[in-house]
This record gives sequence, structure tokens and C-alpha cells, in this order.
Amino acid sequence: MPSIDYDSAADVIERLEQRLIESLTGETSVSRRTVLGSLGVAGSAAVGLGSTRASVVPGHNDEDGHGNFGTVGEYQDLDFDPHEFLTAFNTGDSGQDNVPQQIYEVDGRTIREFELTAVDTTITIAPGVEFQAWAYNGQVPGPTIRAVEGDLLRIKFTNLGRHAHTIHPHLKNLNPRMDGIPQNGPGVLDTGESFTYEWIAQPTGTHFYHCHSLPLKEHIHRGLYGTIIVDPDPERVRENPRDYVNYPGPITDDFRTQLVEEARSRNHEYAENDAVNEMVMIMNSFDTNFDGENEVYAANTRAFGYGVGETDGNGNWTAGETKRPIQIDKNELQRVYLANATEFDLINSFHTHSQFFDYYDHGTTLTPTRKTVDTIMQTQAQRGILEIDYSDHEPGLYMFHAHQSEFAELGWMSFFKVI
Ligand SMILES: [Cu+2]
Repeated sequence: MPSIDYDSAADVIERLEQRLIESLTGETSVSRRTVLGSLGVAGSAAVGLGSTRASVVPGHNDEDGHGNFGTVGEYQDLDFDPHEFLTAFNTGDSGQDNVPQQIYEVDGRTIREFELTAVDTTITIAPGVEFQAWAYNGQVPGPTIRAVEGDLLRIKFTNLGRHAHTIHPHLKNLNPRMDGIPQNGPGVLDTGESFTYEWIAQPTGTHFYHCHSLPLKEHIHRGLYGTIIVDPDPERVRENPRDYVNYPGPITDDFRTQLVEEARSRNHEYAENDAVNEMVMIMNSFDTNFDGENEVYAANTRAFGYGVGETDGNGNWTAGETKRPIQIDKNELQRVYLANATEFDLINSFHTHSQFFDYYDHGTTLTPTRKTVDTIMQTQAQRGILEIDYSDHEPGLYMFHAHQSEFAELGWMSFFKVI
């Protein structure tokens, strides 16, 4: 079984090289498509430029290089909308049309059932740049699954891709047959095979799932990953508050009440949760020419997917049709479920401009593990919850991005538009 689709890789490289040659010769005017299309080989100097008179020649003396962040051109493939993905929670009760799901009870336990199907598909990662992906239900990242701690997740998995796949959950899973690895349970599922995984939704937090077939780095990097959000049960928190804090001191009644309130705010079945604006961001990256290094970085797949469209580099901007900032209401608390799927680089990071936030590593505690920070880092599969409060900020654009500058310039940079 080939681990790399060499035919597709050769096509991509040829196309990228052709675009680079066209743009470097300069005989024809440099089109937006050409500039962006060259990012796979020209690197950050190309993708980082937002000016229509952009050059693809990198270097400190390149006057054209002092423009602004972003890709030029709009996304033509509208099958995947990063704004829809941001808030698409599949709970069994409700969710995305392409994720068959139901919720029911057996012996007093809530069962949330989902159908996930692995397929080969083509996704767009920057305007004019496609990537041959392997995807759960045809999307990268895969569907966000959401449950309450103690529920049973029943995942009916079918592999319709050309390679063998699994689903491995980062949950506290008590049955090794359900671990989704080659050496246990059903092992890898070949094309056309199905298996139903059952996992208890525990512990509380934001968790990661991914394919665990070999070679692992390719099966993850091609797009087979997503998050499982496990909401805390406020009644369990009231009974066993100690399980939800990284604090050794006494738990007073006031503290217990505060923990229960945080649990209610996080639990999608409680009214308190409606007052919070919740978003899922998966930091990911794409090696478009299969050389073991990434050419494009993003939160939720699309380079500058929450960027601003056209700018003149002097503080003036207009929203793009397909690249627009995430509009947020300053009076709502912002909660970001953040995970890192980046392959080939050791870490990724999240940084907010003009703002500090509380961070809950893995989301497993109800008290922050990092208090009042503006930058956190995650290794692959690490995840956490950010709570951000813009209520005292002036309306306008606030940037957020990876604070590896290279990742930011290659696509992992976006904006909140605070209103
Ligand atoms: Cu796989």
C-alpha cells in the first residue's frame, strides 16, 4: 500500500513550479492567482503579501514585502465554510447535515450516536491551492462531536477511502478494543469495512480524535482529525468539586458555587451556555509538495480564513467575500476550544493582540491552568479552552495568530471584529 499519492504530488509540484516561473519572469502582469499560487515553493514572501503589485522575491531589501498579512484573491470553492465550522457542534440532538446523528437513552444513560465516514477528497487550503485530503465526512477538520461527561458515544465508522483507517479517541477509554489502533480490537479498517466504536465521554474537557493507521504522520496530516468536547455535569461538580480543580486548598461553599457556575456556563444543555460565544479552532498545516515541511498553516484549514480581504496596509480594510473576520459581540464571553493538529513542526501557538485570556489546558479543570496570558503553545494533540473578555475594549479589529512568525505569514493569522 503506497503511503504517498505520488501522482497527485507530482501534479501539485508541477503546477506550483509553473506558477512560480510565470510570476518570476514578470513578462505578464502578476495576477493575484499567480502570487498566491506560488506559495508552495516561494514560501512566506509570497503568501504574506496582500498587495496586487506583489513580488515573489523574498529578502530584506524587498520593498514590496512590507505590505500586510493575507492572501490575495477569494476562495472559489465554497463547499467548506470556516465560519460555519467554527460553531458547528454535533450533539446527537442537532448538528451538521453531513453528520448523521441521534440521541437516545438506554438504562438511564444518554447515548449520542454519530456516523463518521472516511473518504478521499480535494480541499482548498488557500485561494487557488488544492490539497488531496483524507477526511471524515468529507471535511477537514472532521466534525466536532459534543457530549456531556458520562454519556456514551457510539461512533458508526465506515471507511470509503482508498487506504486503511481508524478512529482513535483521546478520551479516558476503559476498553482497549475501542482504542482505534492497528494492534487491538478491529484493527485498521480496509476500504468498505465498518465498525462501531463505543467510548464513555470522559473526562470533562476538549479532546482530540484522529486516525491511527501507519504511517501515522501522513494519516493525520492528510486531514483525519477533529475534536470531542465533553461538557462538565454541574451536579457532579457540586458533589466532587475536588475532581475539577488544580488547587490543593480548602473548597469553601463560595468556591464550590463558582465551580458549578463555570460548569453550567460550559454545558450546552444549560441556559447559561447560551450567553457565551463558543468557537472551535483546530490549528493545522499542509505539506503541499510532500517534502516533509509545511507550506500552508491555518486555524481550520484555510489560510487567512478569518482575515480581512482587501487592505491598503495603512489601517484601511474591507471585508472579503470569503475572507472575513470573526464578528463578535463585546458583551459576550468568548470561549475558544483550541486543538493542535499540526504535523512536522514540534509546536504551534495562539496569541491575541491587545488582549489577555484565561487558559484551561485540556479543558479538564474549571479553574484556569494559565491565568491572564496572551500566548500559549500546544504540541500535536494538545488542546485547551480559552476564555476571552472584550467587554472593555473599543470596537474594531483585533488580530490573533500563531506566534511562530513563519506560521502566521503562511496563513495562521486572523482577526476578531469586535462590535
Ligand atoms: Cu488513516
